[in-house]
Amino acid sequence: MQTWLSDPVPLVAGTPRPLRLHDTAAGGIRPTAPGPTATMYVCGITPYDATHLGHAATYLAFDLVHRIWLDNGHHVHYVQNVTDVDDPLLERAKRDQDDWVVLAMRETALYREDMAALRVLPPRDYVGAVESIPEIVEAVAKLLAGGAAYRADDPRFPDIYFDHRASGRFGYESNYDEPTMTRFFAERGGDPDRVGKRHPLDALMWRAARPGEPSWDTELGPGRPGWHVECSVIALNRLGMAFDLQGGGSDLIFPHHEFSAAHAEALTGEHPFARHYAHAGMIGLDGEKMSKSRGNLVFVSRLRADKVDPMAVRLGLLSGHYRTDRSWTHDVLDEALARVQRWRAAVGSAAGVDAAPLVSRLRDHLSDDLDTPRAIAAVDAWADQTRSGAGHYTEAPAAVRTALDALLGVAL
Ligand code: 5CA
Ligand code: ZN
Repeated sequence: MQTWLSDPVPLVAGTPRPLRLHDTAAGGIRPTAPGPTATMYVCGITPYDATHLGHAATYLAFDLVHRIWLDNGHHVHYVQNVTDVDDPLLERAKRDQDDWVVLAMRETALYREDMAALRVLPPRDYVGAVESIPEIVEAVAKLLAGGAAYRADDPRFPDIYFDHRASGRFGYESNYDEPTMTRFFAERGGDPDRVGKRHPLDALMWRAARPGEPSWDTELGPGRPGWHVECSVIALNRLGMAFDLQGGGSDLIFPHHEFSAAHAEALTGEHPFARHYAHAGMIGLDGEKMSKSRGNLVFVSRLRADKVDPMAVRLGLLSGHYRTDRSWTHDVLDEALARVQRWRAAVGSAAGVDAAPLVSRLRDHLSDDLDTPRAIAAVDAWADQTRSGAGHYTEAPAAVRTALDALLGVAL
């Protein structure tokens, strides 16, 4: 699929810091250790509605990972999917008497614009589920032949399921116990009560055609792909096993990332799928989780339409730590708008406080599990001192502007 455009990322003077990042599988902060090309897969949108601030916050967190790796001199091979055929998309299209293909195209186009406005660096490969069906079919057929996948005992709808024990390591990514897995499986798209499965936790890989649903004629029979196998195969076929980072929001820890890993590991006989599993916290609105069912969504596109400075949206979302569940409020936005003004004034000054110590602090904080609150506080201090006329370094404002652009993605 087509991605979006971005400004080139400028080089920053001084010494970069290697990134340390929380890893859900390890349960703690660990160094990332990419080779010359760092590899990252982040789960993309299901395009049945516009991008809200929760989605945006998650993509901003991984955009910082991208930027820190670039700062460290790595090339970054970033892959993201679009879940452009799945139940929620089909349900929304039906509800609105819309064509599901056109709905997905429209929302994906809006997402690209939103990401470009927020200055999120684009993935190298932006891949839809529909265009990946041949790859997915090949993988499912192989798992079926090898016994890791099986047909549901249902002659009318012979769906294909993954035996969750097939990789021998199920549970290592989330570290959840069985009751927690069972609860999240039911809440997040699983079908524990489906008759004909061997085990309630087994996940759908191929859904046999149902009347009125889109389906593809393949060697597996007419049908469409399940969700987890989509990300598993798209990542595996572009990044290989043991890629550097699998990312998404914390709602994807289980079952989605557990199964994506288990599928790929059963398929290849190798471990691990990803070397790091990183998850961003959930964004809410005024204290409640932002969700479609509650209807309390703030869309990036709505803010853009209201002429809210995208750099303030970016800074507002980054003002909290990426791993904490947090709320978007009027105060968060007002504070970010005021901050952008102060920073803009400071980098527009004729002279300022020395840039090198600030850039060093920025790198320290960002490389420490993306500690944006402390990074932002360091810039605040520099901006306040510079605006008070304390500094006499004539190159400092431009140097800080460059560092904020490259490392925080904030263009002033
Ligand atoms: N297409 C699948 C992933 S393969 C999906 O979860 N799509 S989504 O549109 O529902 O979410 C897109 C991304 O935003 C996912 O990484 C998800 O974890 C994240 N996300 C969803 N809601 C929130 C929220 N309230 N706060 C933070 N991140 C969120
Ligand atoms: Zn995914």
